[in-house]
Amino acid sequence: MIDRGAYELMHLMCGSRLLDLSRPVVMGILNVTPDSFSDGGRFVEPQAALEQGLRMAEEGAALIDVGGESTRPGSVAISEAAELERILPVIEGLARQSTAVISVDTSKPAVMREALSAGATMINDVQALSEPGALELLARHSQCAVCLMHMQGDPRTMQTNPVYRDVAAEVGAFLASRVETCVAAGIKKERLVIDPGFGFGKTVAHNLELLRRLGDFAATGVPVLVGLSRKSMIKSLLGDRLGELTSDRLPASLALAVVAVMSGARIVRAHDVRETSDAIRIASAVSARVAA
Ligand code: 7PJ
Repeated sequence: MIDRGAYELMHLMCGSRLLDLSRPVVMGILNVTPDSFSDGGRFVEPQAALEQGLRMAEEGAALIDVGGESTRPGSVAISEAAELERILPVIEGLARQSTAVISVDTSKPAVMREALSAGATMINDVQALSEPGALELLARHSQCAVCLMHMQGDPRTMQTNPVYRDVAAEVGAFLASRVETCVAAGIKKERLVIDPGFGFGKTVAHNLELLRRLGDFAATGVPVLVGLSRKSMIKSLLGDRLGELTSDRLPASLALAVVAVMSGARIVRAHDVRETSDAIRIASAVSARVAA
């Protein structure tokens, strides 16, 4: 008999598909924005964004996270119409040409609704469905997956002076309460993913503490998603070693992905799909004690 070790069977309902999370998978980041901190401006043309998404799917991304509005610290909000104009052609193209789960990084219910009609089967909300109407909309939409992320404050001000008494306990309590609220509203637990929200109203020390305690989140039985790829904590930790190019942060991003997976993360949100996929396959082979 195969000893599956630390890895239990786990699935996520994404539309008519059940995504297998018994091994960790990569969610490729596709920013269709002029101002994202890492790749802003590179994929603002829908055709270029679509090609990048298809490339990520080919490189092994089980999910593609399409974002039309930057949530980086200090970013400003944009209109629904502008967000939809950026993302809809990309979602439609990906739905036609790939089998990856299409996720949409948005907090706006109107954008969620249009994205789901265009073929997305997951909503990634950094505000954990706190916008009025979001919870009800997704309860009515009976099958798509939902990622609930923790954030302290809002993107404009969140990095000013984040304060916690016990960051892991507080983030954990928030996510548990959002899961409960979703289930009470009619969103089944099989559709939910939780994310501590690295860098969203957190200092480097908070991020490191959350990573150290990630196993506590994984123990809830709801799959854990992490977004650590190329984030500024890497710059803070490595300082002068790095230049201004965020692509220089790849080795450190892989180290963080491996630590997260060894602590039970099931979905790793990343810019560099092929490299992240290789790194987490190795980590999961060690954890699961079976061949990758
Ligand atoms: C995250 C995200 C994250 C989830 C961004 C970036 C900044 N969604 N959207 N988790 N980060 N669920 O791409 O680094 O950490 S935007």
